[in-house]
Amino acid sequence: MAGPAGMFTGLASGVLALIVAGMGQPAGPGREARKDGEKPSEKAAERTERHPLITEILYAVAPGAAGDANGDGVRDVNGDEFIELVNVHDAPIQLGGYVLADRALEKDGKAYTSLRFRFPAVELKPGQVAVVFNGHGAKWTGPVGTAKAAPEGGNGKFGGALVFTMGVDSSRVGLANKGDCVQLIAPDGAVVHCVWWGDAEAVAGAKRKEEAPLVSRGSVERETAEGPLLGQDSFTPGVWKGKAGSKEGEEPERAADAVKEEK
Ligand SMILES: [Ca+2]
Ligand SMILES: [Ca+2]
Repeated sequence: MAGPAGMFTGLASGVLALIVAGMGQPAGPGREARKDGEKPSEKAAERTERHPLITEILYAVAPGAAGDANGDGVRDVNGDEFIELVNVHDAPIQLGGYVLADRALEKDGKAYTSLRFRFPAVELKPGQVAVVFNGHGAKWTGPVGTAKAAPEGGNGKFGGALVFTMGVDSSRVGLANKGDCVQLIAPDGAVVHCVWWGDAEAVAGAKRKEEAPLVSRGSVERETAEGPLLGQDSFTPGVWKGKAGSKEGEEPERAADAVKEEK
């Protein structure tokens, strides 16, 4: 069905990831190298819980100055859109290779996404926030990363978060207000989280599917790691006041272990 793996390069590799995810065959624990005494399934379960969490999405940029989410003085209907991620876990996450994409579309029998951002190598520390702007037409203050290079540090204008721009160069490319989705795809190609709204659908095979409310002039944001995404008339790129808490499926004793001081 998929043909030679060599055919899939560039954008198409993401398509392959979608196809694989859609088949319900994400990379499994069976391929992990294991040592005597280790419990592969347990380790795999732990690892799958340690993804960054989508905490806020701005897909409906408000008219006028109220829509200037990146604060550069210009409201851009797509450029000011952003997706915020937080490491709610107790160990660092290597963001490199994670992909943010919008919904999968099809043209001439081929799947594609109009938005697609692949993180460069960078570590997201426990509690740290990353925010990825569409970036069309945007001007920046402070450190801002791209798909090719991590920011040199946190950006004080955005709560000290790691700020990235997708650098979208078309004014027409962005999240659709009427219905779309945001996919978080792990470096192994598995769709670990799919947030959708409106007339879109969740990506088949996504490990976590979550519906966000329809809003028209603000973001959707969660207040806790487990809590629902709530609509609002504002936005807080780079700032998340939520509490990490324990994630579904996390073992309590493991969480307790992590509280031990490292220094
Ligand atoms: Ca702006
Ligand atoms: Ca926020």
